[in-house]
Amino acid sequence: MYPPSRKDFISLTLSDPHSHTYNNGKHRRQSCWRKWKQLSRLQRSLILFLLALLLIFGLLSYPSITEQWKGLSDREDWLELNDRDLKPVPPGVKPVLGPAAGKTPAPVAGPHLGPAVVPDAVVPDAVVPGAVVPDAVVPDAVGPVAVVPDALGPDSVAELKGPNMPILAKPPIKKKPFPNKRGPPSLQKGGNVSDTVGGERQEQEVVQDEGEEEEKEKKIVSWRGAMIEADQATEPSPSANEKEAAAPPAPANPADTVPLAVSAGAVDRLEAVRDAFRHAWKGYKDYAWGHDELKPISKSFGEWFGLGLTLIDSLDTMWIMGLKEEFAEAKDWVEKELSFNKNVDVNLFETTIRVLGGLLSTYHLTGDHLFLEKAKDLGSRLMPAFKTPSKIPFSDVNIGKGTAHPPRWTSDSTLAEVTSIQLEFRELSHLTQDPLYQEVVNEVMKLVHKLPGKHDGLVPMFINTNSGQFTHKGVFTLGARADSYYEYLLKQWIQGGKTEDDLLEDYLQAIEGVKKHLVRQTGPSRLTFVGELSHNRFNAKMDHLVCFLPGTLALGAHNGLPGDHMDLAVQLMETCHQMYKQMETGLSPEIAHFSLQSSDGRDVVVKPADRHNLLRPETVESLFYMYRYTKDTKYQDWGWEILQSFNKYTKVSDGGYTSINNVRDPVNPGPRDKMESFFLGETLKYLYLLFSDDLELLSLDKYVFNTEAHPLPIWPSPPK
Ligand code: DMJ
Repeated sequence: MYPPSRKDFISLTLSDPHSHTYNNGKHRRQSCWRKWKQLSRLQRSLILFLLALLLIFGLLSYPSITEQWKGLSDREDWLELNDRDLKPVPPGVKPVLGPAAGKTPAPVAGPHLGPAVVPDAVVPDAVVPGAVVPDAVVPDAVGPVAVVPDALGPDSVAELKGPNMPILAKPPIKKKPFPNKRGPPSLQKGGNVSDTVGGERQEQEVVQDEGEEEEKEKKIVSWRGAMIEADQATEPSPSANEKEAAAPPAPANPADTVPLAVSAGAVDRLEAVRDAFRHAWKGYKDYAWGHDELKPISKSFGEWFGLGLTLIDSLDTMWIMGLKEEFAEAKDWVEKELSFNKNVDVNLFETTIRVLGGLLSTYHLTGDHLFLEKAKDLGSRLMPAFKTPSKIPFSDVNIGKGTAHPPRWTSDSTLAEVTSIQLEFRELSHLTQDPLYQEVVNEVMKLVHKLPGKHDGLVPMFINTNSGQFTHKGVFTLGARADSYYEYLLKQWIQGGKTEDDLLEDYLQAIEGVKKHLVRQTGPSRLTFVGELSHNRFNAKMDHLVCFLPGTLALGAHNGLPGDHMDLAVQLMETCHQMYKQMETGLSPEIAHFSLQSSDGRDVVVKPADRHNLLRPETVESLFYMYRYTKDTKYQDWGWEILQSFNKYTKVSDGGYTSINNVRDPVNPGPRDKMESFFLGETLKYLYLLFSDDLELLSLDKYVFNTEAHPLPIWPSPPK
C-alpha cells in the first residue's frame, strides 16, 4: 500500500527485449540455454559464484530469520492478546507496528486490530506518543484514530454484487495444522491439549476437511442471505424445540432449584433467545468444539488459553435456559477432557471470571461436585499469581508449572484485573473452607483501599506489582482497565452480606467522583453520559463497557444506597440505548463520542476505529437490572430490538455469530470472524433473564452476578 521511498534492490535484466514473443516453454528453455552458452567463462563463473554465495548466506541466516518470524508471531500473540478489554499497554516502542506513525502498519495484527495514533496528552507513560498501535490496545482515553484496515483483509471483505447486494467472499483457506475437531467429545480424543507453551500464546486455527473445503470454495456465502435467515429466526419459532421448553434439568441440590420463566407475554422472546443460543452453540460445536472461541466465518477456532473458554462460559447459560442436551454434552467434555494440568500461561483475570466463575456458578445451579472439583483444581493453580513483593498479583500464571509473571513489557498489573477476581476467590474459600483464597484477594482490596493517588474515589488504571503503587496516574475512566473495579466494590459488599464497610465506603465515594468529574450531558438532546478525565482534561468519550454502570447503580439503589443513584441509572440507560438506536445497524459501536455543543447535529459521534461491535453484553446486562427493579417494559423492548439486530447483522448462516467491523454500515457490516465466549456466557444469558418475568429466576436478592454474568450466592448475613 505504501511503496518504499527508495528501491532496496538492483534489478539485472538478462532477457532479450523480444523475448516476450516466446510463449512456448521449450523455446524459452532453449533460449536461456543459448544465452548461457553465449556468456564468457568469466561471466558464467561469476554468476555461479554469486549464486553459491547467495545459497550460503541463505543457509547461514535461516536461524535468525526463523527467530524474526518467531518474534513476529510473538508480536501477533501480543496483539491478539491485547484485543481484549483489559490488557496492559506495553512501554516504549513495543506497540509501533508500521513504518511510520499514522500509516497503515505491516499486516501483522490479528484480524481485529486496526492501528491508531496515540495523542500525547492522553497516553500512559508506557506508550510513545504518536506511535501506531492497534486500536484494541489503545487506552480508552486515546482519541483520534488513523486507519482501520478491513478486519478480514482485502481477500475476504464483502464486495458488492448487484444492487446493494453484499456478498461475503470465501474465507481464506488456511493451513490445516490439526485434524478438525467436530461434534461431541467422543470424537475429540486428545483434542483439547493446548499448544500454548512457555507463556507464548499460539493461536490455532483449523478449517474443515478438504472435501468440505472444496465445497465451501464453490459456495459463496451471502451476507444478505444470513440476514434473511436471521430475520426469520427472530420471529417466534413455532417449531422451537418444545421438548426443551419445559423446566430445566432438576438440580442435584433441590435447594438450588431454578424455575424457568414461562409467563405468557415473555415466552416468545425467551424462545427467540434460546434459538439464538442454539445457533451460536451449533457453530461452536461444529467447528470449535473444546476450543476457546469460534471463528464462524472461516469455520475454525481460535485458542487463547486452550481451556474450552466458550464451553465453560456457556454452562450455566444452558442450565438456566433448560437446554438439557447441550448441557449434558458440555458436561461430558468437562468430565473427560478438561484438564488444567498443562503448560500454559493464562491471564489471571480472564481465567478467573470466565472459567473459575463459570465452574462455581454451574456447581451452585446443579449441585454437581464435578464442577466444584474442577474449580478447586483451577483455583489452586492460579494462586502463584499472588506471590509478588507487593501482594498485588501478576497478570499471568502458568497453571502447569506453578509460575507467574507480569506481561513482558511491564511490571504493572491492570487495576480492574486485580480487583475483579474477588467474588470468585472468596466464594472458593467459602466452599472449600480454605481461607487462603479469600485472604489473598482481600489483601488486594485492603491495599487499594488505603492507596494514595485516587481522585475522589476514582482510581488510575494500573498498579505496580513491585511497589504496590498506582502508576500512570491522572487518567480516570469507567471503561476498560478500570470498569469492574467499581462493579466489584458493590458486589463484594453485597456478596458478604453488606458487612464490609470499606468496600461500601469506596463504592459510594467513587460514585460521587463519577458524578463530580465524569458525568456530563450532550448538547443536542441532553443525553447523560460518563466521559473520561485525562490529566484534568475532560474527554467526552464513553466505551460501551461503561454501560455496565446503569445496572450496577440500580443494584446498589435496590440494596439501600441513595436514590439518586437510580436516577443516574435511568439516564445512563437511555444513553446506552441511544448508542444502539442511533446506529444504522441498531448495534452500538465499541466507543461513542458525545457532542457537547447544542449546535452539533448529533449526540453520538463514532470515530472510524471505534465502529466495531464485539457482541458485548453490558447494555443488555443493565437492561436486565433496570427491568427487574422498575418493571418498565420499555427495557424489555429495547433488549428485543438489540437481539433482532444481532440476528440481522451478526448471525452467520452455518452457525455462530460474529463480531463486526462497522455498526454504521448495514449493507456491509464487515464480519470479523470471531464469536467471543461472553456472547453465550453473558449477552444471551442477560437477554434471557431480561425477557423472563419470573423474579425468582436467579433472584437478585439471592445471587450476585460476577462480571462475566456467572451467578454466585449471596452469603447469609452473620448474626449481629
Ligand atoms: C467480559 O469479559 C466481562 O464482562 C468483563 O468485565 C468486561 N469485558 C467482557 C465483556 O464485554
